[in-house]
Amino acid sequence: MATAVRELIDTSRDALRAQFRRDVLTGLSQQRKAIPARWFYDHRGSQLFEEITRLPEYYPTRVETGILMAHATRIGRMVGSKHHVVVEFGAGSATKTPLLLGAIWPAAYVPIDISGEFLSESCEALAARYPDLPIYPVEADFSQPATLPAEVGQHPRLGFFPGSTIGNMEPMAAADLLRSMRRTLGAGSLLLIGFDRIKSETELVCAYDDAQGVTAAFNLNLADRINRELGGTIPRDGIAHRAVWNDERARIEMHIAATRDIDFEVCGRAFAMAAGETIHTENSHKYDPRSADTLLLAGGWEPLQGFGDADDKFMVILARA
Ligand code: AVJ
Repeated sequence: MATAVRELIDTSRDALRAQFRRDVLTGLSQQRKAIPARWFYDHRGSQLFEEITRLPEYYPTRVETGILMAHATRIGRMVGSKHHVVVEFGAGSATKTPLLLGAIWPAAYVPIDISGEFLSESCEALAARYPDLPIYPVEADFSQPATLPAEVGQHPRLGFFPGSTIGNMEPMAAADLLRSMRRTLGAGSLLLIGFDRIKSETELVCAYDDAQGVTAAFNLNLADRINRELGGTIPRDGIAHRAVWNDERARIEMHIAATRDIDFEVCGRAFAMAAGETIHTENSHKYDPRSADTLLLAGGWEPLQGFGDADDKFMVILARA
């Protein structure tokens, strides 16, 4: 990897650690304890998430992959023959990326992810598959506007935000994020974005509380991470995974619940949870075509075309800034 890119990664790492500490201490001091979902994704968390995507109960990855395969040609035609720089937000293992790269003629690929280590692994796999494609990985929190590496030049930009990651944000924050992406990519850019759809409560809850307990391990890894990185003493035998459907807000919520009264420390500060009290760790908002279009418009993106599956489980929307 180029030296400039390496340095960028190293400086942002300290900033990320400080931000993690701040978010955890603030989140645990609130009346209703809550920690932002982006802190799930250390190396272990990213691995566990990859395992989730292969679970029988977790349909979004499979269904979205099917949609991208089924509509690749149409997506390619709508993007057109100009060489775009593909900017992927929260790239993770970038398993869906080849489906998009194969459908268009990319000029370069810029994956942005919070886990630099994981990013390097997935970039190596992509580089082996596309030896001629320039790849410029950026380790950053994609919720902040980013400066694209100078090397990408003036090619038109195509943002790629699959997986329904937008669902992690509350509507107002989601609109802010879309506006920030518009700023990063520029007016006239395209965005291909995935939304998970509202469906039966049983199916939704099962997708976030699987029989093998992988989602539980993913959620509870956040407590392990706090214990590991922030000198925490959260007792592993006093907490449990919870997934609940909040119908009013059309979202799945994940919580870490205290199964008994517990006391613990983080960074030398004392915290207590009563039995049944929870730390809210994630929201996963679900949409229908109208609410997804409305959100995109609020974020400065004009929906051009939606792509779906036969069972209305998931949708991918192409929009223009
Ligand atoms: C990566 C945010 C889309 O909300 O479905 C999976 C994360 N959490 N299982 C989702 C997740 C629990 C996932 N996103």
